[in-house]
Amino acid sequence: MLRNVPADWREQTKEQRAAVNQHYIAAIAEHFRTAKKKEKVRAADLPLEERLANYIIEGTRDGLIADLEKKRGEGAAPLDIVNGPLMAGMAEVGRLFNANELIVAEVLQSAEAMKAAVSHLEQFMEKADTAKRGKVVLATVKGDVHDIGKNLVEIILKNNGYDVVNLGIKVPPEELIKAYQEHKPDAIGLSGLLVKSAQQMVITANDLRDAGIEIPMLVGGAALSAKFTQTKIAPSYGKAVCYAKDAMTGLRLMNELMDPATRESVLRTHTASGNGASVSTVVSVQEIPVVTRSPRVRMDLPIPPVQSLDRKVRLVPDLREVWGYINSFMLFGRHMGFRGDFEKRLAERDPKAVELFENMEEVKREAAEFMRVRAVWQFFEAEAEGELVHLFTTGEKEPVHTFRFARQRQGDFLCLSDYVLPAKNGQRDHLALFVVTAGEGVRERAEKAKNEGYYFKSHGLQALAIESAEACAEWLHRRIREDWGIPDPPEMTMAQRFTSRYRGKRYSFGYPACSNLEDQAGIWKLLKPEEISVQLTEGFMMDPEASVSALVFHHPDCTYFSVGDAGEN
Ligand code: B1M
Repeated sequence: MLRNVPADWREQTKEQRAAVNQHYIAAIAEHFRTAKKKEKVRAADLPLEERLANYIIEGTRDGLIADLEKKRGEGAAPLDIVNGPLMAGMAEVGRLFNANELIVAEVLQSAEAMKAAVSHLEQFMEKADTAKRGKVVLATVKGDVHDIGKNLVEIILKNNGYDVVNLGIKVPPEELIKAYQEHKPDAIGLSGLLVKSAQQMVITANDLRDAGIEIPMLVGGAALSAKFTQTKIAPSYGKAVCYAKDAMTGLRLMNELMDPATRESVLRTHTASGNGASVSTVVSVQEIPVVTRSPRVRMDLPIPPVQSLDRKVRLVPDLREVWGYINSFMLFGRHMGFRGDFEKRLAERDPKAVELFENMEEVKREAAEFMRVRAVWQFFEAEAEGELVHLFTTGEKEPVHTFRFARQRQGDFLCLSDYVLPAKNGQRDHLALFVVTAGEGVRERAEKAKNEGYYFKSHGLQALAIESAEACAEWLHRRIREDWGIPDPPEMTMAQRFTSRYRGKRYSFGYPACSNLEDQAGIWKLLKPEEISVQLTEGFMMDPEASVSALVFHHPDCTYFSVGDAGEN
């Protein structure tokens, strides 16, 4: 115990209590830093303080409440237990995650233990006792439905002592300004999935600046980068804007911003000089050779016939069948954080892989009760004209819709229109369009689980839904190939399918070969995906989040390429 500090917490000043907490945190952190890696600490052998931290690090609740009571029995104040050993546990979780020793799934289990401990202690706390490390208003920007990344940030910040006001998805600047005035946060966190959302962040930042807001902003998202943040968002805001590549970086930045010793330097590093940048809509025009068709794409191929040009709307009856198309690298690796070859490690009965697999099976059992995977698709007759692809309903002369694709300005001069074969003997080629979704009801259920402190389930459900949508796209694409009379060879493995070793390819608007997201409107006009409950937002994203749209080409020369105008982020 620190010298000159009364033993009974009730007699300590606020500063003394903070010093005691710091003392515990440092001691516990030191213990775990020097403890041998991988060696499971025998919890029962640890002193009570370290045992409490250990529940959080191990993400377990077995014995937690009894030990919390023991600690209270020693006279410890509930808030000091939270800010002392429990927070020390969370700090160690952060350290282990950054050192690649814990995965996302484990961090979520730690957060669950933290939430359970805090929920138990709250009943013994005075209202005024709930002092937090800081307050963050968090939102996904206007037009964007991306929820999973933002929610992960909320879980991590909340369970590390921050008060988080999560405004949800598709949040316009006005709502953020209102929330700022109401909640008086220490920082604003913005999230978004697409390039368009990164541009929306520039606009939002400018509106916040005009409203006189000056608190630091944190931004994150798959299509965002530190460079875009620094060169576009920060100048637009005029104050500090920090790029957080993941939730743990978000936490580190918040900690640094709330610590008087580091705050000024973080603010300085993340504030751009200059008066603000507007989102440029000016595209520099280069001299380009006139190429209307790539020499790399064959034209003299037979047109495969299509059985039916009817629009099809289906509820996929067998969830397990679709789940068979889930890419475990994405589900277990990218979303749940498993490092290495998950399937190989599972086959070897690696305990971490087995535990994660079983926990996800539990999530799947629950999802099977409500998840609806739905698809709408249709073949259209197609004719190319330069960079245009005209789509027709059976035998009609006038196209029902025309897509304009961009052409590469160098190299192979590829353009998606090149993959449509010229009509032969009055017979047109075809293009298939689809939209699939697995997102119905997911947001509400994930939100409920999150609010109840079941973080693994909450994140797992969202991850399962988005990867189910991707799996359904893979499943439907295979079926479309079969309907086209170009089925996969029987020996084709799922791994080969995931690396698209089949004939033809599917392209989604927003990806580098057809990056113009506004073209989604054409799909909506033709397929009416509202019938499977998928809406297009003003940012041309699909709501619900777990949805995928695509154009399917059969041409054997199809390859993934970039036209190089995706907007540099
Ligand atoms: Co797609 N997708 N996707 N996608 N997807 C990207 C983003 C893309 C870059 C792929 C590419 O081109 N190579 C591309 C965008 C390009 C562009 O904008 N032009 C793209 C596209 C185009 C699309 C669609 C439009 C394609 C289509 O169907 N037409 C479509 C849109 C969906 C919709 O409209 N609803 C689509 C769909 C999907 C899936 C549903 C299949 C799936 C899930 C998407 C999702 O996450 N909601 C998916 C995936 C998985 C991806 C990639 C592969 C990975 C995204 C990811 O990691 N998500 C992505 C390519 C890539 O990044 N390599 C891609 C998980 C999530 C937890 O991470 O959002 O980054 P993230 O959140 C992190 C950090 O960013 C940070 O912390 C979070 C947690 O660690 N963070 C913050 C975020 N916000 C923060 C706020 C803070 C702090 C930190 O404040 C405090």
